[in-house]
Amino acid sequence: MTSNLPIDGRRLWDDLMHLAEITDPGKPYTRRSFSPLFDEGRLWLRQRFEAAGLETRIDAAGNLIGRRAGSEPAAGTIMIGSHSDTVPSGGRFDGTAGVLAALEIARSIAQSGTALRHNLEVIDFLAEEPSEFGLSCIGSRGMAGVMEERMLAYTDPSGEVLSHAIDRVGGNVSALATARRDDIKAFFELHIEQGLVLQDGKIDVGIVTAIVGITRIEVVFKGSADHAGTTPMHLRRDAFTPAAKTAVFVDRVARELVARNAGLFVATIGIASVAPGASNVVPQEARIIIDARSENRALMDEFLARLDTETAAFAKESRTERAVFARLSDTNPTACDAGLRELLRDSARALGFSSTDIASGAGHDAAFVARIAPSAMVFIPCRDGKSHAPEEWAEPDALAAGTAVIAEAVLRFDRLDA
Ligand code: HGY
Ligand code: MN
Ligand code: MN
Repeated sequence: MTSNLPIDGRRLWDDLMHLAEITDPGKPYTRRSFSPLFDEGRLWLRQRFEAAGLETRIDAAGNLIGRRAGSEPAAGTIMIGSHSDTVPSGGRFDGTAGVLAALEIARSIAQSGTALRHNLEVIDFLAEEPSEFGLSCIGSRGMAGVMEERMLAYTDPSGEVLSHAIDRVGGNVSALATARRDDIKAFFELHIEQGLVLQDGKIDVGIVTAIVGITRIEVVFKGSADHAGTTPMHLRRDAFTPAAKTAVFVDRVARELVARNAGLFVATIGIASVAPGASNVVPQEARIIIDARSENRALMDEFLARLDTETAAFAKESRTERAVFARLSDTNPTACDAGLRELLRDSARALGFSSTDIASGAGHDAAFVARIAPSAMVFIPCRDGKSHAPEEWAEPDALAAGTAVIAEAVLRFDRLDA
């Protein structure tokens, strides 16, 4: 473990491995937002925040916040954090590394005897991963004041309404406006890269330049359930056929847009369901959710317009109905703050770490916080770029290095920010 850093890497690593044990035992590592396991993980986090001397609360958007007032509270707040929820069968580092790194920074600064001028807050944002309600970044969206009424009415497969679920985990949707912040002077988020740039380049940390825009679209096709054996092909209204054609379209057009070299573009269909779901019944309904991402909004707008036209045509060709074509969420590409990025670069250099600028193809809470405060992210390498899978791994020294870089940047920002 790297020594003489302004943080305790061993303590941080032990926290991370402890939180990782709070998982669905049958599907490591799974701690889905709003689940009992998520609540258990949150309770443990809250206890760790309080053991570090932080004052804890859950804000109206359901975010867990640990706070230590500064010597000059009017100087504003430095916030550090990420998310503790996971994708199904996800990893031990995506999100959780950022929350626990933030806690370690708060502990280490306090133990060093440094009294920051700014208030310091450690945050675990609610539901960064796409939740069972079909929405991601729920807590940071709420803090940024961009949670739409229609989104609060989204339901999960059990029929629970999102606004109820937010209240259930300690939020207060009726006072959601109180979650919006105007006192945050700097937000820092540590995250695993979830890609190969740092590992391949043998670089210690990535300083994120921008976070892709993400658009998620739900499409539902409706046909008619018929006998798979006795119904002639020309009489069928097979709902899966237009869905399958859409999948081929999404892959083909994404590759076409990439070939333009006009900026990052990716798209996939990670959710697909068919009803009634029997091998000998012509599908009556097919539902897909498309996840499309770009750092160039013009590419995204072209993709969405063509997707709308083509899915309507696919429905017509198969004598089915395109019953739903809805944007579940739609965010623009977000630039990270240039001043904070320079602070992070200088901090990495001062600690003897190499760094590089890097764009993020993954979405992050920082993209929403950036709407209300200067925000920046530090990436650390993860083994073979693997993420959203149990094989996800980052080295203790890499985690300690990224955490130390943010700790140093916090100390510098506190002195520099008038
Ligand atoms: O999907 C993402 O980009 C992030 O991991 N939630
Ligand atoms: Mn993720
Ligand atoms: Mn994440």
